[in-house]
Amino acid sequence: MVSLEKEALRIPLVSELMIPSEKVAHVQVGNPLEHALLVLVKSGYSAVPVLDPRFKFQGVISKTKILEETLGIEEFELNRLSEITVSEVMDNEVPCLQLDDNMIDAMHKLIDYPFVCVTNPEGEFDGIVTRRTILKQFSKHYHETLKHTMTETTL
Ligand code: 4BW
Repeated sequence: MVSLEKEALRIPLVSELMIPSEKVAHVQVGNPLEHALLVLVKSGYSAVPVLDPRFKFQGVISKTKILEETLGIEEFELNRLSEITVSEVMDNEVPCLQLDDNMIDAMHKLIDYPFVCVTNPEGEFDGIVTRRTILKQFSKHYHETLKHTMTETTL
């Protein structure tokens, strides 16, 4: 019982919570916006990480940013999608996490972002932690604590 309680109190590490890089849709800095839009539409995500050719994390590109960039004075100028690269439009002022950060570090950053990228000390991309994962962890922890408290009060 004691070890069960200890396990329930242990704060998981980012390395245990992240979606690994091979399962994350991403684009390259040099890609034209039309390719990024294709990846976003086909994957169904509203934003994805941007990497350089050496797999280093560079920023995040979103459908909203692409649409803002192509909106002219009166209409969408879709021809611009092939003229502009991802690096010109992406958001590069985004927080990151390290593999040995814990769930609380992740939660603080996920207040303002739907996902946060995980990088190694060399800046290489390891994966992402999403709001969904953190909410699932909290839900699990809350139910386990509640169940334990109720068992104790009925004893
Ligand atoms: O394709 C999808 N599959 C599943 N299972 N859920 C999806 C999918 N697309 C959207 N969702 C759900 C998730 O709950 O809608 C939420 C908002 O999606 P978003 O932001 O606006 O595209 C999803 O919430 P989440 O899992 O907490 O993910 C938060 C954000 O993280 C997503 C997206 O920008 C990014 N993301 C998540 N998984 C990704 C990814 N980006 C690239 N590759 C992945 N595998």
